[in-house]
Amino acid sequence: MTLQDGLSKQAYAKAKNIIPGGVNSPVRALKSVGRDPIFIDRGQGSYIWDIDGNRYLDYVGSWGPLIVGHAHPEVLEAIHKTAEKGTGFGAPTELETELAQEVLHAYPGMDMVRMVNSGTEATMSALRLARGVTGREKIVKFEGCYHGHSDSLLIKAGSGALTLGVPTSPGVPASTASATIVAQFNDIEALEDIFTRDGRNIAAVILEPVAGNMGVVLPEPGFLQKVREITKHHGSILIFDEVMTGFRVSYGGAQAKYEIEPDLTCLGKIIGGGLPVGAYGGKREIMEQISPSGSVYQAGTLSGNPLAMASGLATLRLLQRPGTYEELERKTTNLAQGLKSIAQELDFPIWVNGIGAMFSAFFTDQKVKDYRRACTSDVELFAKFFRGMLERGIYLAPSQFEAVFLSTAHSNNDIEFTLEQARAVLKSIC
Ligand code: KE4
Repeated sequence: MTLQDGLSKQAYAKAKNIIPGGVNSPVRALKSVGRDPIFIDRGQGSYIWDIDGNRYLDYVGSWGPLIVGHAHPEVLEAIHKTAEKGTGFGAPTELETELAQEVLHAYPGMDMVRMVNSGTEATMSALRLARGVTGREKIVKFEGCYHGHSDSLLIKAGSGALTLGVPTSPGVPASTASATIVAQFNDIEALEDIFTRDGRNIAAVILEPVAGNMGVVLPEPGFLQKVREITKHHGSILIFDEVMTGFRVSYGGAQAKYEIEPDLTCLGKIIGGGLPVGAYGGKREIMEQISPSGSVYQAGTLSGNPLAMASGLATLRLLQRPGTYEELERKTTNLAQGLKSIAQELDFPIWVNGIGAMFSAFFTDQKVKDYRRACTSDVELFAKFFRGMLERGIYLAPSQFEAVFLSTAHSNNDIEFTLEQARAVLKSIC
């Protein structure tokens, strides 16, 4: 079964001439799954159509924001009504206060929140704030966690156990990298050692409380609690990057699920309902240090853009409907466990991690509880699985190390159809 993708191929050839790699974000090039990208024409509910007219069940959802499905009428109406009054003013609007109120209501650990335009901006700003209020320079991140592309966070673990950060990209100064310490997710002893050695110099620890960028990896029991205790003991700021998990693992994010209160929280994706938004927030005494109330500078031309605020507000209001998350969890579990059963029945090694409305299926026989175990996955097998599913009308995240995202638009029939195609694809591979 080969995909008719002639128009996508033409579009890709044209784009590659004038856009680096033909895409505006690298993962969209589908390099890790060994095929050219398809160009999308439109989306509706749980479906997207490419420019050749092929329809796909979409489990990417613009990488998480579209948790109520594509082109939801109430979201579109909110955007249209707002746009008729203009698209932005570079001056405060009440929509920004309204969305801030909704966010603070959902995240009681926050007293204040600042809107920005991406998850990268949110985490970059939160780090600058943490460094500004503590007067310290070092930060700790965890291997496999992704927090956007600011220099301090494009850092991986160096060789050996030294945990000294090394850049993951050319252009990141070694001096910047040297201020980032890389720990292992779920390894609390290693974090304790880092703080014993360097605690007084560490401004912040930043982590995805549920990792989604090494595939979905859950915190082991007690891990987040211990991270909270260690950072409090050493006067370091604990930053939860909930850009992906916020409003996805539950309405109150992972911090509600695990009942841990960070000092700062970063959000994005869902709070923009598909339009560009990021946010960071926390305790008043910290957030008031941000300009213009404080001296830590951060700014943005389109921060709090009315269209994005309206789109986010409409999305959050839809998510507040009773039973929404129970339904999302049920469908996510059905799909995740269904995939696991089929793979086991067909003798494929598989490990599934899931929570709320997101999960990952790793083609490995290891229990995936950190980045190094995630890396034991058979990425070639995943690439074959991705291509087979695409040809059968299922659009998965194009990487073993991403998550499957469910939306309220995905029906039970969609889940059944997906499992039928997964069985056929795995049978064709084995
Ligand atoms: P953006 O700057 O891409 O809006 O957000 C960066 C970011 C920060 N924190 C977390 C936990 C994130 O997952 C992200 C971005 N997520 C990826 C998908 N895993 C975005 C997809 C892409 O890079 O195109």
